[in-house]
Amino acid sequence: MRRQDMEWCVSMPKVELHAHLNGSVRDSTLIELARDLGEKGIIVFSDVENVIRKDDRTLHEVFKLFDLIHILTTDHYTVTRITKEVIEDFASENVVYLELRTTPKRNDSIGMSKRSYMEAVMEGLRSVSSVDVDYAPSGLKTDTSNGTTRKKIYVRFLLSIDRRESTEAAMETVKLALEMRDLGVVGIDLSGNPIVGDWTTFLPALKFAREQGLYITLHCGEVPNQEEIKAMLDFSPQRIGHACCFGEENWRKLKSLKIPVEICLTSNIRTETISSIDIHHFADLHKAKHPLVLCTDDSGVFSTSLSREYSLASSAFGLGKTEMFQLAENAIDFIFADEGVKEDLRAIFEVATERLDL
Ligand code: 6MZ
Repeated sequence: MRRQDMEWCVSMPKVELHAHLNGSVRDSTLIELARDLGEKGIIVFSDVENVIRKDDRTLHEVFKLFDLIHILTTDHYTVTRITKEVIEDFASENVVYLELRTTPKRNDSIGMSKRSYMEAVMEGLRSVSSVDVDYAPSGLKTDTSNGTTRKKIYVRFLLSIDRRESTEAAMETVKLALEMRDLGVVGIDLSGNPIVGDWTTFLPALKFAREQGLYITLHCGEVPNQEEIKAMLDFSPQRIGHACCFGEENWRKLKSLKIPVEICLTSNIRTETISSIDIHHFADLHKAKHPLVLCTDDSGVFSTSLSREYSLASSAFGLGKTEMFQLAENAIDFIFADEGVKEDLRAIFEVATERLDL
C-alpha cells in the first residue's frame, strides 16, 4: 500500500476488539524492562533481547515468549505502565473504542492477587494523559483544563481465562469481572495455548459468567480440533477469535449461526496458523457478508497496528476506502458496551465520513 493510503488507514476511526494487554507492549518498553532485570541479575539481557527482537514465531514459540514477557511485566508498577502505554498507542492511531483483554494473575511472592493485578491495570487507564478516556458506564475522564475538545477513546475490559488454569481459578476470574463491572469490565475471554487443557474445564465458569450477564468471546479454532470447535459453537458465544482451522461442517455451522469473528491477519500469518494471506478465510467471510472485525491480537509481539491490519486487508483482498470504512463501522454492532456507547461511536463515524472524503 502507498504511504498516503497507510496514512488514510491511520486517520480513519477504528474499533479494536481483540487485543491482549501483554501482547501489545512496545518492544522498546520490553527491552528497557529486560535491561533493568538484566542489571539486577534476574535474567541474561542478551538472551532475552534476541527473543524479543525475533520476528518469525510459530504459535508454539509465541507462548514461550508470553512466559518471558510475563516475567518482565508482572509487577504492579509495570502493569500500570504498560496499560497506560497500550491505551495511548491505540488512541494515537485513532482507535476510538478499545476492548482490551488481559489475564488477571496471582503471584504470592510479590503480594499480587488477581484483584490487585486488575487494580494496577485500572490505575494505568486512569493515568492516561494524552487522550480523554471513557472507561466506565458513567465514568468519562475529561480534561477540560484548556477548554478545547480533546481526542477521546472508549476503553472496556475483558478478563481472560488462560487454558492452563483450573475450574476454580477460572471461576475466581469471573467473580472478579462481576465485581469490576462498574469499572468497565464487560466480558470474559478464553485464551492461552490452544493445545493445552480441555475447554470443558472452564464451562462452569463460562456458564456462570453468561448467567450473570457478562459477554463471552472464545479463542476458537487456532488449531484443528473439530470436536472442540463444534462444542464452542454450540455454546453460542457472542463472538469468537480467529476461526482458522475449521472443517467444512463447522464452517457451515459458523456461517449459519452468524457468530461475529475477530480476525487477526498478521497474527495468523506470523504464527503460521494460516500459510499465506491469499488463502486467509477473511476473503470467504467478507464475501459472504459474515459479521467480522479486523483486530491486532498482539500488536507488540507481531509488530503491527490496527491501521496496518486494515492496510493489509486492503492490499491483499482489494478493499477500497469505502469498504474499509464500512468494515470499521460495522464493528460497532459487535462491541460489548451498551447502546449509548454504540450511538456515540456511530456519530463519530458519521462525522468522519466528511473528513475522509467518502
Ligand atoms: C491464544 C493468546 C494469543 O492476558 O497476559 N494470548 N492466546 N492465542 C493467541 N494467539 C497468538 N495471544 C495472546 O496477554 C498475554 C496472554 O494472552 C493470551 C495468552 O494467554 C498470553 O499469555 P495477557 O495480558
